[in-house]
Parts: sequence; C-alpha cells; structure tokens
Amino acid sequence: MTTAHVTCPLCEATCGLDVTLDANQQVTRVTGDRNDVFSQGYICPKGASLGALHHDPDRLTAPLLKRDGEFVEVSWQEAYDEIDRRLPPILEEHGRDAVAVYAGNPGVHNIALTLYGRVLYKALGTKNFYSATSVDQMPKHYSAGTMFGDPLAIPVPDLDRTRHLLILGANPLVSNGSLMTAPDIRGRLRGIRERGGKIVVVDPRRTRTAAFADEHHAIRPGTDALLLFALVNVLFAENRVQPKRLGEHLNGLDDVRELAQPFTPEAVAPRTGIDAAEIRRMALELATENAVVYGRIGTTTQAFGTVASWLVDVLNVLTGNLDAPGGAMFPLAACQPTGNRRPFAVGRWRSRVRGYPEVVGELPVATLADEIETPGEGQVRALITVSGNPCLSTPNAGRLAAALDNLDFMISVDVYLNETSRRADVILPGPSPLERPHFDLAFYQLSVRNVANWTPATLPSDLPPEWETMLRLTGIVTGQGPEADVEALDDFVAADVARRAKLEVTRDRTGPARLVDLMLRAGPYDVTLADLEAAPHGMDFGPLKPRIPDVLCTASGRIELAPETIVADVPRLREELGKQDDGLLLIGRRHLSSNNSWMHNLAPLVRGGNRCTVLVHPTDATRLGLTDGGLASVTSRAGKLEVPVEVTDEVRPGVVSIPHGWGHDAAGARTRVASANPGVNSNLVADETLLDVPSGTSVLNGIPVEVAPA
Ligand SMILES: Nc1nc2c(c(=O)[nH]1)N[C@H]1C(S)=C(S)[C@@H](COP(=O)(O)OP(=O)(O)OC[C@H]3O[C@@H](n4cnc5c(=O)[nH]c(N)nc54)[C@H](O)[C@@H]3O)O[C@H]1N2
Ligand SMILES: Nc1nc2c(c(=O)[nH]1)N[C@H]1C(S)=C(S)[C@@H](COP(=O)(O)OP(=O)(O)OC[C@H]3O[C@@H](n4cnc5c(=O)[nH]c(N)nc54)[C@H](O)[C@@H]3O)O[C@H]1N2
Ligand code: SF4
Ligand SMILES: [Mo]
Repeated sequence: MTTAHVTCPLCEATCGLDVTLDANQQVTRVTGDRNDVFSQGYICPKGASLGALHHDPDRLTAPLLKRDGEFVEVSWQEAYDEIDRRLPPILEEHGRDAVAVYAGNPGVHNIALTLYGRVLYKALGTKNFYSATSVDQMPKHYSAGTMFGDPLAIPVPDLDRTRHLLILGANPLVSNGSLMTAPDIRGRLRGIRERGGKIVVVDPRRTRTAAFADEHHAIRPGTDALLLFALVNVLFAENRVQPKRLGEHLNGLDDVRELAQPFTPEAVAPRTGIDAAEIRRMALELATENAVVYGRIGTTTQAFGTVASWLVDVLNVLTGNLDAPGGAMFPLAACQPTGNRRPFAVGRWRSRVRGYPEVVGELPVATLADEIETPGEGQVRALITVSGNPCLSTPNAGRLAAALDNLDFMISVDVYLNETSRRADVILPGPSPLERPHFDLAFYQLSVRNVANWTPATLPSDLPPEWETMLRLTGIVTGQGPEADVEALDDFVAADVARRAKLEVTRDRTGPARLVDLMLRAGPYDVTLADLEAAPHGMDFGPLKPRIPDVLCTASGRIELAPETIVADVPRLREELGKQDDGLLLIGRRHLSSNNSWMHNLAPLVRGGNRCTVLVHPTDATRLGLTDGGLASVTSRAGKLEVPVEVTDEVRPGVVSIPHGWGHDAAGARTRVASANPGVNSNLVADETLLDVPSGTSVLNGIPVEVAPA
C-alpha cells in the first residue's frame, strides 16, 4: 500500500486528499488529508470517487476516429494525420474564423489545458472562441473588469472573519463554493455563527444553505438586481454609506446614489416578492463592519447578471467592507500571471449573426448555433471542443446538437465518448486526474486564504499529457503539420512566460511544471516549485490582506463605482419595476454528488434513484393538475421536455426547478452507467435568445415555461 497526497481537481474547493493504492496500482481508498493546510481533512462524495473515475472502464484510453459513422480506436499518428488532412484546408479556404473553439469547465481545473489551451487558441486566431464562462461567471468578470480594471480581480468573501454574510443565488453547502475557494463550507459557516454572526440567504428555493442560514428570503428569479439596488437605496436614504478608507479611491459615488433613487424598497417589493420592511432591515443589518455580500450562479446566469454582480460589490464598497477583513477581499495567489495585466476589453469584435459584443476575448456560446447555421463569409465550419459538453450545458441544446452535425469537421479533446464528443470526427483523450500533476492556478486567485499546493502525478499514464496534445494541434493549425517539434514549441512557450516575468527560462523542467515554477518565481511569496514539492500538504501564506490601490488597474487608478457600460443597462432594469408577475419561471439546481454533466457515469455518485425531477410548489401542482411522481411536460419558446414531478414547498410558488447536466440518452455515447439513468436535458428548454445584455451570459435561471401533466 502507498498513499499519495493530491489536491482534488473536481471543484473549486481544492481539498487535499489521501489516495491509497495497492500493489497493483488500484485505488483502494480516498480520504480527506487531515494535514492539508487548507482543507484539514474535508472531503465530499465527488472527491471520494476519484478512484472510481480513474478506474472507470468507459474512460477513453486511445484516440477515436469516426469511420463510416462508427468510432474506431486509432493510433495518435493516425488521429493527427486525419486532423492535418481535414483542418488546415478549412482554415486556408475559409479563414481563421471558420474554426470555432468551445472550452469547457474542467479545463480550468487542469493546468495542461489552462496553460497550453491558450497557446492553441491564440495560434488559431479565431474570433469564434466560446467557453462555459458565458453560461457561468462572465458577469462577474465584467463587473470586476469595469470597476477594478481587471476581469480577474474578483473579490471573495473573507469567510473566516466575516460576521454577516449575505448570500444571493449560491448554494455552497452543495456546490462547495464558487468564485470563493473554501474547503469545508459548513465548518466555515458554522464559524460565522460561533463568532455571533449571521447568515442570510436569498434564493427562490429553500436549499441546504438556505435551511442552514439564519434567514432565508425566497426571491422571485431574476430580480436580484432590484433587491440589491433597494439595499443601496436604503443605505443612502438612511445615511449609512461609509466607504471609509476606500473614499479616496472612488469615482462615481454620487452617480450610484442617483441611479438608486427609483429603486425604493416599496418599488421593488412587488417584483422581488420580498417585503419592503424586510429589505430595509436587511440593508441596515448589512451596514456594519465585517459584513459581506456574495452572489453566485443564481445572480450571474440571469437576465440582469452584470448589474447584479456589480451591485454586489457596490454594496461591499458602500458599507466599507470591500478590501477590509471580514468583508470582500482580493486574494493574492502565489502564482501570478506574468507580464502586463490584460486590460479589460469588450466589443473589440462582434458576433457575425446577432452582433453580440466580444467580452474578454469570447462570444456568447448562446449564439454558436447561429454562427454554424448561417451561411456567408465567416461561417463556422469546424469546431474544437476542449473538455466541454455544450450539448448538455448550453441553452437550446437541441438546436446546437443539430448544428454540430452540419459541421465539416469536429474535434473533441475529451475523456469520454458522450453527448457532445460523439458528434466529433476525432476524439483525443487525456490522462485521468491521478495521472497528471495538478495545481489550482485559477482557484488560488479566488481563495479565502492565500495557499498553494502542488500535486505531482500519482500514476504514470499510457496517454500523452494534454499540454502535448494542445501543442500538437497548435503545430497543425500553424501549418507545421503533425510532426511539429513539440519540445521546441514548449521551449518557445516557456521563453515567452519567462520574458514577461523578466526571468531566465529554466531547462530542468518541461510543460506546465516549468511554467508554474516561473509564475511562482514571479509571484509575491518568494517560493519555487521545489519548495511546493517539499510541502505535500501545501503551503499557507495566511489570511487575505488589503490590496487597494495596488490591485486596481482602471485608467483612473480608482474604483469605478458607476462604470458607463453597466450604467447603460440600468434603464432596462427600471422597466422591470412596473411589470406584473407573468407565469412560471424555471431555475436550475445542483446536487452534492454531481459535477455538471460529466460525473454521472460513476456508480457511487448516482445511487439513490432519479434526481432529475422538476420541483413544483404544492399550490402550483394543484392548479396545474400535477401529482408527485407523475410526469410533467415542460415547454418554453426553445423546446419541450418530459420529466417526473416532485411536489415540494422547497421552491416558492411560481418557480419550478430542474437540475442541468442530465439527458444521457444519446445514441452512440459510451457512458454505460449514465445511460442507464439518463434523466433529461434541462437545456432543451433554456432559451438561447435570453441573455444578460452587457456580458452575453445566458439566462439559465428564470426561464419562462409552461408546465402541464404529460
Ligand atoms: N441550465 C443550466 N445549464 C448550465 C448551468 C446551470 O446552472 N444550469 N451551469 C453552467 C456552468 S456553471 C458550467 S461551468 C457549465 C459546464 O459546461 P461544460 O464545461 O460544457 O460541461 P461539463 O459538464 O463540465 O463537461 C465537461 C466535459 O469535459 C470532459 N472532461 C472531464 N475531465 C476532463 C479532462 O481532464 N480532460 C478533458 N479533455 N476533458 C475532460 C467531460 O467528459 C465532459 O465532456 O454548464 C453550464 N450549464
Ligand atoms: N456538487 C456540485 N458542485 C458543483 C457543481 C455541480 O454541478 N455539482 N458545479 C460547479 C460549478 S461549474 C459551479 S459554477 C458552481 C456553482 O455554485 P453555486 O452558484 O453555489 O451553485 P448552485 O447550486 O447552482 O446555486 C445557485 C443557486 O441560485 C438559486 N437561484 C436560481 N435563480 C435565482 C435567482 O434569480 N436569484 C437568486 N438569488 N437565486 C437564484 C438556485 O436556486 C441555487 O440554489 O458549483 C460548482 N460545484
Ligand atoms: S469539495 Fe470539491 S475539491 Fe473537495 S473533495 Fe469535493 S469535489 Fe473535491
Ligand atoms: Mo461553472
């Protein structure tokens, strides 16, 4: 028996795990690493199934090539020869934009794909870059970019010191936290209580987090921006605005006061479904030290995602809790991106068909189907998906799936043959999480403590590392063919990182390890990769520290409290004030034993029956003639689906909830466990025409639907 200490790559919490292997390299046990400097033994069901993932017989072990409609295993040489035969001619004949990319979520948990994916995407030079960000957190990048000048400067709740936590649209007891890296959320929330603090949750559903909290407000979906503006309104009206130290770093305070005028508690109460007196009380309770507002998926993937994300941090500024202990703070990760910080950019180009502005280099994935279907110059003819499953995860998934079948060529870099990759011509698999080194480049930038932990590969892999795959594809799209010198390309990448960090490029390592080492050397803590290698339970750099003004990157050098492009969306919000309640709204939900669309093939995670149901409030069920356990049909402008009903007062009246990431009934997928319990794809009814205007993020919460007995 041997035990390896690894950081779990399956969610943002970055837990340290102990993986026990027997003499045959079989994983026999996965437990929480009690000595981990950050997670101290915490583990969830997903982490515990790392062994099941590693040993999953359905995980791909060789490239697959579609011949006459059937996938056959081929050598890497054959796979690359086919790609070289088919991809460069499309680029030559139709231009760079004819090849689109969709980069999915696990790529952010994978240093090979994070660091070398960008090399491929840059080499491709396509305007048609899409990712899971536009069905997720783009509004937060947008608000951070405009307010602080850096889309990656996202403040996180200082969970371990706060005494008042207002959570909107997040269920961290289940999701384990997002844009808030914090293992053992339950323990940390309990800590708030033990300090005499308070947790308030705003969510249309009584989630685990809401049930745990001291107070729960069941808001009408999509109306958080109204509620948040009303909180701002009260703070000004009651003279409780006190930005303290931030005062000298602020622009736009008076504009915010002005903008908040119409949004009185009384004005927003009917639309939000929250009582005016309650709103006033919430605002006054927030106006203290060590208080923080935190918003997540329920506030970003909705009609006013950007305005809501902005107002979250406006409130943190107004109460004097931005950049202050116990408030919303900017982490300082050990690994720093090298070179100049990329200035926040939007609208440098627009999507061809619907004219959506680019945001931080991406277009909204909601419009990918338009770009594939619509003929003309710049039409998308080929697609590379990298660790993404857009056929389940993006709105009007039915339409996108059909569009993918009309592509001239498609590559999926993916570890499964699933709903999306089955439409590819070539699938390139990668090693399992235990077969690659791991470092949470992205999530230490969002961590509630400054920590770092390097995980070497536990086991060797028969598959090439994915950074090599990215460089091989780079070779092909840059015309060097399948035989391009990967080592030379890697040296080139490292030299670029070193040059920007003003460091000598090192020769003792290759791949992501070398880049991480360079970024650590460029970072604030005077550590190298060797130091992290010598600390298998991680290194702790302490609690978060104030970073303003250093963290600011705006043209003015100040916090822009009223950024022009966000303010421009406020009139659209004002129109909401007069509106009447108009029918049922669909929201999503997550379960502890799930990971978006791709871990339903692991038996330990799908035990206990079908979780893919629609939750309906008893009064709605009676009105609509729905019965618990019966089948409902759910219809929207985009599509229709049938799903079992669960009648529960957990959701507020007028709201129904279906989890996303299900619908594993596609013919030709190779996910035997998932296919046996497929569930339905909620994104069949998500409407691809409903977007948060500034950021182009899809509305996945608050979709108008009709529900009837099936
Ligand atoms: N209705 C609705 N839709 C949603 C959401 C919602 O709340 N409601 N949430 C949205 C959010 S937040 C997100 S992040 C997206 C996720 O959307 P996606 O990123 O498109 O989907 P995932 O389900 O994460 O699928 C990841 C894919 O990566 C593959 N994969 C896993 N590990 C690896 C690896 O190591 N290497 C490679 N190459 N591939 C790998 C899996 O097999 C799978 O095909 O979904 C979004 N969609
Ligand atoms: N177990 C598990 N963990 C995960 C994932 C998973 O699939 N499973 N996915 C990971 C990913 S990619 C992400 S991005 C994170 C997401 O992390 P979270 O945002 O914490 O996850 P959700 O459970 O989707 O929480 C969103 C909440 O918003 C509520 N909501 C819906 N509409 C509205 C609204 O209009 N207003 C308000 N205030 N609330 C609303 C929903 O009821 C839900 O409880 O989770 C990550 N962790
Ligand atoms: S909470 Fe996240 S990081 Fe921790 S064990 Fe679970 S999946 Fe892994
Ligand atoms: Mo996500």
